[in-house]
Amino acid sequence: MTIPLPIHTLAESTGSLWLPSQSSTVAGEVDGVFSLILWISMAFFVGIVGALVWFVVRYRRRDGVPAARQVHHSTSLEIAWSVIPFLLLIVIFAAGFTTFMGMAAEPDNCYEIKVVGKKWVWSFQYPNGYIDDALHIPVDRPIKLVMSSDDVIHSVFIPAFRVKRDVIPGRYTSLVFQATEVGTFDLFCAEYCGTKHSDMYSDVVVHRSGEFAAWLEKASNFLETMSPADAGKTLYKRRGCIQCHSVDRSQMVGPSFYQLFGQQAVLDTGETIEVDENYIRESILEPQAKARSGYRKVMPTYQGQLKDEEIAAIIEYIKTLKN
Ligand code: HEC
Ligand SMILES: [Cu+2]
Repeated sequence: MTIPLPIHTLAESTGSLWLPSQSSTVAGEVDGVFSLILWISMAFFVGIVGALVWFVVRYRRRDGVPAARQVHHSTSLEIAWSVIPFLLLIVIFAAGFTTFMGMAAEPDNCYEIKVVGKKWVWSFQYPNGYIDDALHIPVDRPIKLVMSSDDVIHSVFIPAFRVKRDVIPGRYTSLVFQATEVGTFDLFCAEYCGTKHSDMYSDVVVHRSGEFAAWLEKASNFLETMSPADAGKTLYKRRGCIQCHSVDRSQMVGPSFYQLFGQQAVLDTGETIEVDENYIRESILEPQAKARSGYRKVMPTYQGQLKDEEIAAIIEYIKTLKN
């Protein structure tokens, strides 16, 4: 992947070494529950280990002092160590449950974005049909992600927003949140999903209110605003060709695009064909019509998913990889 490592967020965010910035409406409350549980656990840790050490010293074996007598039953002690933890558990449950219910609530005016996870890229589809490899959202507006997976279980995790939810094949899951801070934040896959799981990250770009629509408009018109070769490179990444086709010599599931254009390709019928515009176009729309020998026939068709201009842009990009 060519996405730069998400180091920039370290400098930008107001987070500490302890926790990332609190950049969504629920972040403070989630951290509150976390701190509550942490401090209760700390109090018990100190109390239990302190008592342990004190008993070890106080009741150590000494010459001339008889061993302690076996003690049975102390009603008041037993009631205390049952009732106090019970009450604490109720407090933890109440705090966790109310926070969880708050996060699950779905306001009416959510901006909906479709998310697809596949080994090992994220794609985000906006209401106008535009697909990007980063999640762009407006600040201070509830966002709903409707998510599914093309292969195995993935999980969307945005640490600065304190939200995480599994992305599952054959079923939709959703995640609702509202960003409170403009900036760029990390989005990770939090479910071990194969060899390149650790490459499966992206950015969340939170736009100033009023600027999101302009961004979407401009990004959706990338075919007009970029050179065809650059637009092709963008599509190569965003539309998942990158999963199976390398642009250097390295071997992946499909043939490398490096020096592909103009090459003599051997088909599984034994025929040889020159890789030109028509062959590439056909390979994208009907991948199995002329299949390369030595590869598994796993390329999905992009019929109805890529417009003619987009296919032309991809061809221009492949041409630039000739040398
Ligand atoms: C799931 C893996 C996969 C994805 C995703 C994929 N391809 Fe392929 N592609 C293959 C395989 C495997 C072949 C070789 C077998 C065949 O021709 O069907 C191939 C063949 C091709 C060929 C013919 C190359 C040759 O040397 O004969 C082109 C061109 C191509 N793909 C373009 C694309 C483009 C453009 C995209 C993205 C829009 C894409 N592929 C997405 C797996 C994939
Ligand atoms: Cu994953």
